[in-house]
Order: sequence, then structure tokens, then C-alpha cells
Amino acid sequence: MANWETVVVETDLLICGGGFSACGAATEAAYWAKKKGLKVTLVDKAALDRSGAVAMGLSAINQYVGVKDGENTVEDYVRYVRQDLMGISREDLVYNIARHVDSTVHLFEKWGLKIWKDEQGKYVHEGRWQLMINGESYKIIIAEAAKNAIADAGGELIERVFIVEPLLDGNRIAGAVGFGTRENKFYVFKAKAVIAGMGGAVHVFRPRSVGEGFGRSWYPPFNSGSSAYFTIKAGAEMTCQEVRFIPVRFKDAYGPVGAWFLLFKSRAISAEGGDYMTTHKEVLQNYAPYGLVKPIPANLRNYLGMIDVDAGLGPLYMETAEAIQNIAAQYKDDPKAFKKKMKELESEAWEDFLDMTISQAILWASQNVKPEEKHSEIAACEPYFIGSHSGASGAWVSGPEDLPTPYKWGYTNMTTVEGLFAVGDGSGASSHKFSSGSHAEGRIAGKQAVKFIVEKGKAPNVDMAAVEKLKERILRPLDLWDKHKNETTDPEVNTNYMMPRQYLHRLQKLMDEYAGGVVSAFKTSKALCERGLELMSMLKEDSEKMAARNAHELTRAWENIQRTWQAEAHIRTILFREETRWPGYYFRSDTPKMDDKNWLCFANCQWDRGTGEWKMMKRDIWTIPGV
Ligand code: SFD
Ligand code: AMP
Repeated sequence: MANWETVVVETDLLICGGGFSACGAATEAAYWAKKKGLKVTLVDKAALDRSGAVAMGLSAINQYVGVKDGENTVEDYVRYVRQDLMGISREDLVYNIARHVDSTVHLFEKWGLKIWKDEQGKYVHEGRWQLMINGESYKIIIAEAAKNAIADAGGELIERVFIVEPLLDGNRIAGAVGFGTRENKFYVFKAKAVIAGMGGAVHVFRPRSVGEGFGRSWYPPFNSGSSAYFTIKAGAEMTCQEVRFIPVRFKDAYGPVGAWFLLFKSRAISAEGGDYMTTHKEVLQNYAPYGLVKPIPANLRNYLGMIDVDAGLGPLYMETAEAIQNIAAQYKDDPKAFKKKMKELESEAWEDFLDMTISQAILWASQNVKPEEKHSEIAACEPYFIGSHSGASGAWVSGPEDLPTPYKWGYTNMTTVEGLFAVGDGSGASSHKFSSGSHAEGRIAGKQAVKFIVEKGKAPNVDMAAVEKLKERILRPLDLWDKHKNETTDPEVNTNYMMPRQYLHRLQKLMDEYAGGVVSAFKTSKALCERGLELMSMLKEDSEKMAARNAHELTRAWENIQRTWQAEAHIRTILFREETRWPGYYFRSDTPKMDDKNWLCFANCQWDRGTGEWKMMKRDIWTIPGV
């Protein structure tokens, strides 16, 4: 076995991940842990300042309810999410996040985030729930607060360590194992409670950007399904594994569209078909009540555009020039004011991308795009797993203690595994939390995890012989490489192993062709899912044969294995749900209609740690009375 040092870290609370939800968890947990003399340890596979989805920054805070200004109520937000998720949402969790999110946003401002203000000193809204920010350094600001809180409480921050497997003591979490991505160290974390906040997953499906652009995506390449893998392998019940997210984005550099639709009030059209939201309006009748209330759910907005794309009427365009001209038109009688407004709009348009998706600004520049003069192509991306945005996949977690929710078996945000909590993209059916809501959810879970430790915590019982076996398995790709690398003239072609990139291509091809990726126009069926699962069982066998020449490739190998489990949970749940509830995200061609009678319910799954079998189950929807 590769000669890597084993480092054992003992802690009370282990926070896995360092993104928005994990930073929220750390900030809050450290506060309570300090009072109780407990240790908090946060482990991130990257560097906290620039890790996760917000690495590049963001240009808006997408969840702000605005209760103090009387703008909206928490109940309004619950209705909005119910509607956008086509009736499938955990209203107790959405409610809980919505009632805490404003205070989180106020903390962000206190920590130094610049939120746009108007002449009256009020926040500038992008849309009803979204606030405009100068967000290039958003992640650094939020990370700084988490770091300070951890340091103040005498906790530990460990960067560049990749968490692989959970450690269990029966149905109780006991810690995790991982490895250094820069140093040859194998880590064993022993903990009384664990929070999984390792984001969602990208590159499970073949991206549109292949060849020279391979790896480019809307979602950050560093998030590879670790939260899903960790909770599934711990034996936790999972929910909404079928609810992937397909964002429509500026084509090829994946620039977000929110500011264009909401702030600039732009239209999207198809080149030959016109305004698809109007021309295909009648299709929305099939998805009542969700299709008939504004805002039209994200998947249905996608769907109406896809109708034109499928008919060969593309490309789709964002009418940027028209939108900018429309706003500036109010100054048309004053040439000086008009010119000034045009400059301001132009800089806002560029800043939107420079704050959040720099590659889009570079693509615009390289293609001589002037948004005020010329429209830009948009397209539906490959599917991602991001339960915090407009997808919903994640673990099935316990609801808040003060609501009469039927989903309550312990501490808020605790999974069905004792002491294991899930947050952000890691917790399911509570979408539209975005950056701010994920942080708020992290705070909720951080406090609850400390409460769990105080009330029920016991010294973690870790079987070190089992850990030694895990170490052998986790480092095996290095051993395979060392043993066989000299057997062929090209070390990347070898009958004894395959390289992580080769494995990744195989996974992506499978998902693309059988599970409704870009190449199959997001369509799949029972037969395709079943064949996909058959091929996946062989892929999983071969996952044992991935080789890695260094720690960097070892990370790539384990990212792939984690993606594969996310992929399997996804196909199994699409297969289980015999209807098409989210056209525009995916289509079950053999059951093309929405079927509220049989499927207005959660589709949950659970992997059995003892037998290795998957169990699929329906769970009832609970709506908050009177909302
Ligand atoms: O415009 C391991 N999001 C937006 N949210 C907003 O509020 N406003 C926006 O403007 C947003 N836009 C946007 C967004 C996302 C992306 C990718 C783009 C644009 C380009 C959504 C939010 O970013 C998202 O909701 C939150 O970040 C979710 O938080 P969280 O904590 O669930 O995930 P994370 O922040 O990505 O952090 C994940 C962390 O886990 C680490 N990690 N650590 C250890 N071991 C492993 N094995 C690990 N695997 C991952 C990561 O390093 C990271 O620290 S817009 O498009 O809508
Ligand atoms: P996006 O840039 O697409 O991630 O969107 C940012 C925010 O705006 C999210 O809260 C979206 O749900 C919302 N949004 C984007 N486009 C629209 C639209 N056409 N109508 C309503 N809300 C939208």
C-alpha cells in the first residue's frame, strides 16, 4: 500500500465542506460550542476563501424575503417554492430557512458585503426575492467570518483534504475519512456529530463543452457529488434524486440569466419562432396549477424554449439590446442623460458577469459582443445536481421542532442517520435557498448539531481495523498505477487499469445517452433507464480499476466514484417516478404527462449498508395549513 501517513483528528463536531452552508454552520456552531467547551473542525477539499459554487463571486443574493420592510411574508416564499417545484417541496424546511434568511443577509452586510442601495437607502432588488450586490469577493467575506468564529472558539480549519467516506457506529455517525490533496496524508476524523455540506454535483452528465472547452460548466467543477455520496453511503434516506437542475445560460460560457430577465426585463426568443413564452403559452395548461401562476416554474420556462429548439427553430437569443434600449428610452428627450444611462447599463451588464462568471465576459469580448447593440445566444445546459438552487436533490432531513410537520424524528436538519446533518445542496426538497438560504440553513444545522452533542453526544466508537481497510481501498488507485505502469509503452493504455479521465468519459456517455442528457434532448424512458442501470453495474465493477499517479489524480478518481453514486440514485428515481412532472429538466417519453393522482408525492430512496440493495419509497406531501 502507498506509504501515506495516517493522521487522526478528534473533534466534537465535524463540518465537511467549506461553502456557503458549511460557513454558516461553522459561524453558528462555533458560537455555541465555545459556550459548551466543544471543538468544531471544518474540513474543505479546497481553500475556504475561494471554494465552492461562489468561488468566482456572485452578482446577486437570490433569497431575501424582506420581512422587516413588509415586502413579503415567509408564507409567500413557501408558496413560491411549492409552485416552482411543481408541488413537491418540504414546506417545513422552506419555511424554516425563509424565516431566518433575512438575518443572515443582514450579517453579510455587517461583515462588509456591498449590497446595492437606492437613493432612499433601500436595497436594490433584482427581482422580488433577489438583491443586487458587488459580489466579486462574496466568498472571501463569508469565509472570513467562519474562520474568525472557528479560531475564536479554539476550533480547527483543515483545508485541501478530500472527504471520502463516512464512519459509522451502527446507525450513528462516528466521523469520516479522507486524504490530503497536496500532502500524502490519510485523515481519520472521529466526531460526535457530522454536518455534510459538500455541495452538489457537476460532470455527472457529458457537458456541452467538450474537446478544447472540456470542464467548462455553469456549476463549479470542484463539486462532484460528495454530499450525496456521503449521506447515501451512511445509509441515509434521500429525496428528490430525480430533480436535477438544467439552467438556461448564455451559450458556451454559461453566464447566468437572472439579471437579464429580472433586472433588465429582457425577453428571450427563438430565431424563427419568436417569443416562446407567448407562442407556446397553451402548453402551460397541461401543468396546472403550477403552469398558470407567475413566475412560471423554471423547468416550464426551459420547456417552452426547448419546443422551438426541438423543432429546429433555434438558436435561442436573449434580447439584451432591446432590453437596454427599453430602459434607456425614458431618457430619450435628454441626450446627455440618455448617454449617461446607456453607459451605466452597459457597465452593469459587464459587471454582472465579471462578478460571477468571468469566462462569459471574456467570451463576449472575444466575439465582439456589445450587449447594448446585439443579442446573445442562450441555451439549456447539461444537467446538474444542486438542491439549493432550482433542483431539489439531497438528503431527507428532520423538520423544525416548533412546526406541526410530520417529518420530525430528531434534531432539525438531521438525516435519518443519528448525528449526521445535511445542509445546502446536501439537503433535499428545500430548493431556492441559494447562497443566503444555504448559509441560513447551515446556521440552523450548526446550532442543532451542537444541541445534539450536548444532549446525546458520546465518544465516537471507531473500528480502526475497518479504517485500515478503507485506507487500503482509498489509496488503491496509487498502488495500481505503481504496480502496472511500466507494462505498456503508453502508460495510459493498460489492461490492468484505466485513468480517471477515461472513466469519467464513460460515465458521462452513459448518463448522456440513457439518462436524458444533452445528446438525447433530455429524454429518457423505462427501457433506457433499465439499460443504463445495467451498464452502470459494469461501470461500478470497473471503478475498482481506476489508477492514479499522484494525489491530484487520486482526487479525480474519488470524485468519479462519488459522481457514480449520485448518477445511480438519479436513474433509479427517474425510473421509479412514472410520470413527467418537470418537463424542461427531463422527459420520461413513455409516461409523458404529469400525474398528480399517483405522483404528487416525494420519491425517496435509501441504500442499505448491510445488503447493498436500494429501496424506493413514496412519501406524502405536507402543506402548511392555510398557506
Ligand atoms: O445567478 C468538499 N448560486 C447563486 N446564489 C445566489 O444567491 N445568487 C446568485 O447569483 C447565484 N448564481 C450562481 C449560483 C451558483 C453558481 C455555480 C453560479 C451562479 C455560477 C447558488 C449558490 O452558489 C449555491 O446555492 C450555494 O453556494 C450552495 O451552498 P453549498 O454550501 O451547498 O455549496 P458550495 O457553496 O458550492 O460549497 C461546497 C463546498 O464543499 C467543498 N467540497 N470538501 C471536502 N471534501 C469533499 N469531498 C468535498 N467536495 C466538495 C467545496 O470545496 C466547497 O467548499 S445564479 O446563477 O443563480
Ligand atoms: P438565474 O440567473 O437563472 O440563476 O436566476 C437568478 C434568480 O432569478 C433565481 O432566483 C431564479 O429563480 C430567478 N429567475 C431567473 N429567470 C427568471 C424568470 N424568467 N422569471 C422569474 N424568475 C427568474
